[in-house]
Amino acid sequence: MACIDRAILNWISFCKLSADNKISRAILKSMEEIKFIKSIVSLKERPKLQLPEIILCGRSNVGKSSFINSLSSKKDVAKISSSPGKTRTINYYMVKEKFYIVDLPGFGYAKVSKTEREKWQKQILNFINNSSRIKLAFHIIDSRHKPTELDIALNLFLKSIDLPTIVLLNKSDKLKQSEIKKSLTDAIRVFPELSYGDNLFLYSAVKATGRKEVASLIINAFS
Ligand SMILES: Nc1nc2c(ncn2[C@@H]2O[C@H](COP(=O)(O)OP(=O)(O)OP(=O)(O)O)[C@@H](O)[C@H]2O)c(=O)[nH]1
Ligand SMILES: [Mg+2]
Repeated sequence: MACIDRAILNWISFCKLSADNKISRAILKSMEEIKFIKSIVSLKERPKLQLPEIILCGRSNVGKSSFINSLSSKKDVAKISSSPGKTRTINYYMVKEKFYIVDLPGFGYAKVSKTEREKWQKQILNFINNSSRIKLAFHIIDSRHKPTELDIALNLFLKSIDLPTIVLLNKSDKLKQSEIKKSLTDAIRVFPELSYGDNLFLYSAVKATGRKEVASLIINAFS
């Protein structure tokens, strides 16, 4: 069952074709203009300026906040955690007054009670479900591990609301060559709608692997 509609797949293909080095440099420069706008805890606190929103979601500690820093090439645009569970608010970042990237709290943070975990989870899903401004989701997964039950539940949820979704297998700098292949195969086995280079990318927030492709895709679609 494909959750990415045809239009999105078309512009992803277009972005891949047009991402020559010159364009990419300009695109990466645009991404450097990403800036923090505000942290919120409920929908009614969203920024007044209405722009399309790209959400970052996934398990706690997979590198959602680090992804923002890697796109901007500044180390400190987003606060990242040395221990998981750092992001507890919904954090808005804006690129060139064109769109927002929204960093969400992670699912499954182990160091809080089950009740609190479930409460957060419900709040995040409510936020995603009730915002028509959200146009694209990045589902970030730790490439060292097979997608978990939480990833499967998140994937099903995103499909159920027809939200175009791109999966990033992050922390790929920690993988050997043979493990990279396994990570991709595992992701595609669990989520058969994924196709490498279209709606699935290997990423490293540390080494900036995949940055050029993903930044091109975002800027071309939303600028
Ligand atoms: N080696 C490596 N470490 C990474 C990468 N991305 C993130 N990390 C590390 O993983 C840890 C968690 O990163 P965060 O960006 O805070 O993860 P998060 O998904 O925002 O976590 P929550 O806010 O808890 O949901 C930090 O110690 C990061 O430095 C990566 O690509 N490679
Ligand atoms: Mg975070």
